[in-house]
Amino acid sequence: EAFKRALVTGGAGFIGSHLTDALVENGCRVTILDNLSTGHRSNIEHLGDRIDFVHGDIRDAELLDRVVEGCEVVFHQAAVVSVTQSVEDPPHSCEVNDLGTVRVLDACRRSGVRRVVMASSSAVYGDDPRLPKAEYMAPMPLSPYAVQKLTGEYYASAFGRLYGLETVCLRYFNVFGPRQDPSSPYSGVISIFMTKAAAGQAPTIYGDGGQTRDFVYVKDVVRANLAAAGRAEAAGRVFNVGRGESIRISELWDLIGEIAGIELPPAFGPPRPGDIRDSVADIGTIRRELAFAPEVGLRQGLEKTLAWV
Ligand code: UD2
Repeated sequence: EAFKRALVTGGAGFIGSHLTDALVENGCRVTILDNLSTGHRSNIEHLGDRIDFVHGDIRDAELLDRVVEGCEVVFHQAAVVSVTQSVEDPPHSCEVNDLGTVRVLDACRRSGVRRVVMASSSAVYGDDPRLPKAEYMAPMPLSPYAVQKLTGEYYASAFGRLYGLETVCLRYFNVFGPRQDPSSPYSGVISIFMTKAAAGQAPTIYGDGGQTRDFVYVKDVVRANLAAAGRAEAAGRVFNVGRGESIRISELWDLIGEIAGIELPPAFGPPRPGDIRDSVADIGTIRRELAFAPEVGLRQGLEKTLAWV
């Protein structure tokens, strides 16, 4: 089921740009709205004039009215994505992640967009020790970022009931792949470890390295978005998007070293404040309801990512 026209907020970012690639490939005309706060033009340069790029902000209501016009579906990926940044400046992340999301939803319901697919996060589960994390578990948001993502889910649900706008929220676990920016200290651990490995340098592991994460390859996350947009059963629902398997951070470095052909012991530093210990997704719901299963294994995804670095 190809869409004719879609809006991708945050489309110049890591996940948004891969999603845009897939939509364009399927013959969809895509408008990207991105303020380039963490996105990069280089992520979408290859698409040339096959997309409409609008440099702007999701807090700009008038601009939103313009870019949602004629769209059947909106993929809302724009956000302040750093948990740490949300801890350092809660009001700013609140404006972007909450007010921005409400403005996106509001523009959609007024213009008659059929469906909005929203990026949520495994952060909503907090440090609940029960594993794997399943959608029925009570959320336990521990950071402003997590509160904002959960609030976004509640707004999505309310807009569905109040205005009949179809919404789907996807709780991303640890997404990795090409175009993930390694340059900030809060970048995804795989992008940091890859860059280190490529430079023949040792990374720093925060804590004892025994913490675990569920890493899912970006192309699988794109496929989850397309299923969420296309399948009738998805409307009004929340789904985990992960691989359903986890790895310890210390083992992750060993695996990256093996793939990169280097053997370097990592440095260890103090644990990162607020870090959760273990995270792994129960992907039974998305498997059953949307017939979605991840296709890219961790090693395979790491190889593809290393080729890009
Ligand atoms: C992820 C998401 C975040 C939020 C959160 C919810 C990413 C990039 N971030 O944060 O947006 O959804 O999940 O819980 O996906 N580490 C090191 N050395 C480094 C960098 C990281 O040891 O140089 C460790 C870090 O302490 C953590 C693990 O690696 O234990 C993963 O860190 P991360 O920043 O990639 O992702 P996470 O799970 O904190």
